[in-house]
Parts: sequence; structure tokens; C-alpha cells
Amino acid sequence: MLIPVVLLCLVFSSTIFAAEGGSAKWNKNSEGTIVVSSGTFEGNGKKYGKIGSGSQDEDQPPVFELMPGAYLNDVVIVPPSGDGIHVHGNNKVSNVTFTDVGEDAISMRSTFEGGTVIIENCSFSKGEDKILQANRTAVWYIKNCKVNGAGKVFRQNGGKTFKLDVYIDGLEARNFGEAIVRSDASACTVYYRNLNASGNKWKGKLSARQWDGKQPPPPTLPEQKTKTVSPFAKANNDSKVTITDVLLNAHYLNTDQVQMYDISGRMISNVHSDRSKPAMLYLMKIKDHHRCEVIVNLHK
Ligand code: ADA
Ligand code: CA
Ligand code: CA
Repeated sequence: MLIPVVLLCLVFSSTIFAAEGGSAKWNKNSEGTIVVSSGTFEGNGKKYGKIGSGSQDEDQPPVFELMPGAYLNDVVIVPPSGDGIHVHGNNKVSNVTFTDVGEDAISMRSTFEGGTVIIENCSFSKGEDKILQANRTAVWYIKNCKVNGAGKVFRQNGGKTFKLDVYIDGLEARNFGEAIVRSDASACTVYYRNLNASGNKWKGKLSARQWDGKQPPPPTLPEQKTKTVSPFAKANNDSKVTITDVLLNAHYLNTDQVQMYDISGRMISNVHSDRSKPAMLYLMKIKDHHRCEVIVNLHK
């Protein structure tokens, strides 16, 4: 059954829908993050980044936020690179160069239900700790990538047991401290071929198997189906938008600009406190001339 997940996404007053971005629907949130809500953001080799501190601090904003089904192609991410690229499932990241990885490079958040992530022809330099971070059940396919400098290339946190399948076909990894993949989950399986790595490959309870590229078949992505409905529901000073079953990716929001209430009418504050948890939003009051956009994701 097709259960639409409705995502409420704020588009701030000076939103630009420029030629850049190709077929993508995207906007910049108040933190400067480029939120790609659907389609493919074509960067044409341009530089993005200069966000956050580039340190190991958590809670830095990402440079790109790829909503479920959104793709990113051909960008260079320059420091400070903040929290890199956030993915949510059924995303493709291709031809992306990180010249100096920040807290991490690509992480799947736990806001949505996960899905497949393909990372193709990307290179990651100067990472201190993690390059790829899995916070949700998913299939990851790492294809023709290079890492130069990392603690671990791929990390599922200790104490986490959710299922992960990690396919590696073509990875050159240099100057990493701990392992290519570190996971304590026995439900984490790595299938690999064409791996050129100079150190310890695996750490933890995962199982790693040589892969012939055919069995299991390489992961694929579903057709890009994310569709925007109701182009813009305009909200003026005092309007309240009432939507049920809204899953809100809370860290888009700047509490100075938006007041949110839960279903009992209690104001929700401090929405930044845990970026990995979605907030259920039922009532929303939007100040000034900000607009809101409702997106129905047909993958769900
Ligand atoms: C830490 C943190 C996780 C997650 C992760 C990440 O491991 O404990 O909740 O945020 O970083 O994705 O960067
Ligand atoms: Ca982290
Ligand atoms: Ca991170």
C-alpha cells in the first residue's frame, strides 16, 4: 500500500530556484543547507560547503540534505564541510569530491525509513573519523570511490543492531586508522570486490564476503517518484497550518522563525536538540511571510 509521508518543508522568503540544480527542486534553509527535495541536483562541478566549523562537533548543519529519492551529482565540497551530506534513503551521490571532510561526509539520518544509497565516483580526503555513517537500516552501494584519510570509512555505531548491507565495488582507501567498515551488528553484511586498501579491513561483528558483482545482484534504486503537490500553501502572519501525520525533519527549522505545537497544543521548543529524531508536527504557526511546501513522497 502506498502510504504517503508528508513532509513539511519551509521555504524562506528569499528562496532561489536557480538554473543550477537541473531537474531538482531545492531550497536553502536558514542554516545555508541546500535541501534537495526531489529530482537530481546537478552541480556542474561547482564548489559548495563553507558551513559549520569543519571540526568533529556534532550538530553542525549539512551542506546538502537529500530528501528521500533525491540525487546529487557533480559538486566539490570545500571546507568547512560541516556535517557533509545527509541522505534519507533511495538517494544517489555521484561525482562528488570532498577536499576536506568535516564531522563526517555522508550520513543516513534516522528520520525516514531508510532505503538504498548509491555512492559512485566520489572521493573523500582528510577525514578525521568517519566518512560514511549509517544510522538507519539500509543498503549502501559504494562504487569506484577513493578515501584518503579517515578513522573508518563506514561506521554503524556500537550498540546498534539494525540490518545493513554494504556493497563495495571499487574502493581505494589510504591513510585510515581503524578499518574500512566498523560495526558491532551481526546483521551487517559487507559484500566486496575491487578493494584496494592498505590497512585493517573490518572491525566488529559484521560479516564480510567476497562478491562477484552478480550474486547477490548489485543494488538498484527505485524510479525517482518524489512529487511535489500543492506547490505552495501560503501562510501569513497568523495562519496555522493543520496537517495530520506530518513527519518533520526537525533540524530544518529555526525556532526563531517558526513556532510549533504538538497535538495537545503544547509548544515544542528546542527542536535542534536531537537531530536524529523526527518531531511529529500537527500545528504550525509561521511568522511573517514564510511559505510552506508540502511534499508527498510516493516511495512510502
Ligand atoms: C554520532 C551520534 C549519532 C549520529 C552520528 C552521525 O555517532 O552518536 O547519533 O548523529 O554521530 O551521524 O554523525
Ligand atoms: Ca558523528
Ligand atoms: Ca555527522
